[in-house]
Amino acid sequence: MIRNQETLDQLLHMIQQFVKNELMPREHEVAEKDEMPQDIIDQMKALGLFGLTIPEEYGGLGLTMEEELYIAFEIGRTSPAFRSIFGTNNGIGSSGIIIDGTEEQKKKYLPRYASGEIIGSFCLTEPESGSDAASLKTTAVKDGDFYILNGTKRYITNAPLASTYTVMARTNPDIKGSGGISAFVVDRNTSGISLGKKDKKMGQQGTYTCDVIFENCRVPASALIGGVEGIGFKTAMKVLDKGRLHISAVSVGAAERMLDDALRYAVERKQFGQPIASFQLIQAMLADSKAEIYAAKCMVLDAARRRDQGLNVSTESSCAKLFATEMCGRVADHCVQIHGGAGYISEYSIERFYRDVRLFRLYEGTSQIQQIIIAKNMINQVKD
Ligand code: COS
Repeated sequence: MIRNQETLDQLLHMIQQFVKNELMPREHEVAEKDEMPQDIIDQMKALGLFGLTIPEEYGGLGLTMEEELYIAFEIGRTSPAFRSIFGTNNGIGSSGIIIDGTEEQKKKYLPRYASGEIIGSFCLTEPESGSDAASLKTTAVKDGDFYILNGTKRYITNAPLASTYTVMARTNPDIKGSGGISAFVVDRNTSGISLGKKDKKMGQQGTYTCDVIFENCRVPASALIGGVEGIGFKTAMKVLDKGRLHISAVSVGAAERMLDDALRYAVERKQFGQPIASFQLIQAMLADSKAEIYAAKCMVLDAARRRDQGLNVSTESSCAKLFATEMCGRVADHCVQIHGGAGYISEYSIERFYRDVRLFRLYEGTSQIQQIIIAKNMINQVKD
């Protein structure tokens, strides 16, 4: 749903300019230094990028899902590291509170996420619990007005920068599956939290993941999201339904960028006495990529509109993530191929994008998990 086209167009124009004039020229620097420049973060704050999806009453822009995706298409056109810095505040780092939090939790945290004063992150994955999220082992044992958290969370995006963690932990050890899990919003400065060393990643340099370790970490009972035990897994799944649509849109933006670069290269690069773009085998890769991007774009927008109507989009969100991220991988591969040997050289941004976008098919649920969710929902519908 687009509430006001003119306002959205103004915002999109501003972001397009920011991406083109400020972010794209700094991509190489960020990747080389593996560091996000503070002046870029400050500009992001000034533009309101940390609060795109935070409701207006808590200081954000309160974008609808469809509006958010249009922004994600634009942001996707530059290195994913830039998006990642403000991505968790707009997605997995804040959504748990927005969707299921108490009024007190919303008032306490959302305005600070919206301004970028603090960064939120999402702690679901563990060393032994990835795709099988309901098997997580971190415990939260009630002790008077507190819960004592113990366990290790792994590959947590933005953890080294974060001031809060949305932590999924087992409050009822007798329930082995999803029903025993609760969600908490935990302040970084709580004693009993330590961080692992920053992970060395294949791509997306400039953003960080690491372990978050809870050792007898005592959090107040008021940290329990929604004040209700046992609904934390569902909270996490709802957060991911939304997050997966966002990643789908970022995949579309990244694919558009890679294809633009490959097209320009194909038009300029001459072999056999003519631009390689005049060869039909190159044209096939350009055309297939274009068609696939268009299909993914239509798909994610449709899913977003359904979500804005209040419909359950678990299936559509997984369909979009599966298709858009796999599409992005195929486009990345075609675009390296179009560049030939140059595509393997870091001077050309396609080499970096090829590595950066590989993560899209893994995080917030692998492609195989999306397939499982889609099929499961289909089968359940027949049973109902
Ligand atoms: N919204 C609301 N509730 C949901 C839901 C959703 N999208 N998906 C599942 N649920 C509910 C189910 O309805 C079920 O409720 P009941 O117990 O009341 O029937 C409960 O949650 C458990 O669901 P399910 O049986 O499907 O759980 P599984 O253990 O089989 O897990 C998958 C299913 C694979 C979908 C889940 O573990 C998953 O998403 N894994 C990937 C995790 C992931 O993306 N990690 C990435 C790291 S985070 S960046």
